[in-house]
Amino acid sequence: MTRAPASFARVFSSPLYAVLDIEQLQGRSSSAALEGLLQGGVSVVQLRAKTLPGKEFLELARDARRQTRARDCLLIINDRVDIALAARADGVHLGQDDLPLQDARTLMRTKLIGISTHDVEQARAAESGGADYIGFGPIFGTKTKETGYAPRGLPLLREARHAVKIPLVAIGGITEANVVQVWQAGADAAAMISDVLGAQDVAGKVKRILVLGTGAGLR
Ligand code: 3NM
Repeated sequence: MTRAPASFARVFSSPLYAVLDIEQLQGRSSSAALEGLLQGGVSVVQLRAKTLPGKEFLELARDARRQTRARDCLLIINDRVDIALAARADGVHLGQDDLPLQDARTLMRTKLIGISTHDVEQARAAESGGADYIGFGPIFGTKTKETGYAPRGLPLLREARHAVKIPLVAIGGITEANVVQVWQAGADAAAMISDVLGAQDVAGKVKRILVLGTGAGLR
């Protein structure tokens, strides 16, 4: 199975996996929100645009590609392999009902593929299928997405951590106030949407989270 070791290492050199969800921009433009994330120091951003038609999603992805490339930040596209490829993103993030991993791998070749997982079985299947990393959640309650799963909690996060070797990005209800517990439970990175994009000062918020993430012995 081909992987992309260079980018792969870079994604998880950061304890924060920022998700730019265009439905949570709080009146900002997506480029202004992305600028805040970049100024704060993120090194990986996932672009999430559930409701946009493909053409608009691609335009947004191309803009995000320009901004992220200028700051040496990885760009991952949520759900859409076609848009990830057309925008020359670094990878794609897929849910359980999106394009199957094997088909995505054929198209993405050595680019990154992350798979959303919600239990240990899905986590193992993503790993054995050749995913570069998994998302695992929802860890806590979240209003951002109706996942269909009760909060997994930290014990199940620990179980998933032990079940797979590939990087694990925890997601769902993670905030500045509880992120340290998530890293302590073994997550390589924490994905956050509402806590980060809901902040008045996005860059300041990111900086505080990254400072927490460099705390000794957390990960
Ligand atoms: N996926 P917030 S939970 C996009 O469990 C997403 O797979 C989840 O948003 C999963 O940080 C989630 O605002 C929403 O809780 C995360």
